[in-house]
Amino acid sequence: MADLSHHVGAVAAAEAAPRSVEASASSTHKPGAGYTFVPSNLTDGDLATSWQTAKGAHGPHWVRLDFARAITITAVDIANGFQVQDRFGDEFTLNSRIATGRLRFSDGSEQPIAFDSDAEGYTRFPVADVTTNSVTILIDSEHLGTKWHDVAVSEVVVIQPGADE
Ligand SMILES: [Ca+2]
Repeated sequence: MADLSHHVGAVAAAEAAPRSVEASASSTHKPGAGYTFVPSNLTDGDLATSWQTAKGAHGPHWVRLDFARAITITAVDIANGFQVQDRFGDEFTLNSRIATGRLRFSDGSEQPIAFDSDAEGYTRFPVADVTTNSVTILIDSEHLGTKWHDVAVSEVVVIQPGADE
């Protein structure tokens, strides 16, 4: 289970619309500058919210989505980095983001992933109709941020069969 202490502000919304996805991570950055960096920011549909690693946290870094039941997926869409412009500048380049990693499924199978340093928006990683209870993103290397070295990911979306491509 995720550390529920990070979810205090989201309790009302979560009760109103129970989520079928529980997000967790190897570490979580403290709130700051008006932002939170909790794992649930990975699945809120908002590119302007991100999960980030705790300051000074050593790898390996990872995030995981646990589903309420096994689902079949055909692709994973990942919005890498912190995709927002604010008073500090372009947070995408200021923060670190994934360079290479792996998708791991609940059967233990893995698939490599890689991002160009300037890959904003969503990057789609097709998978071969995997049925799984979870998707873990294992982060193996990073594009270093120009200001901060916290690794950021804005959004993760699993694509199921029949979804519009
Ligand atoms: Ca988000």
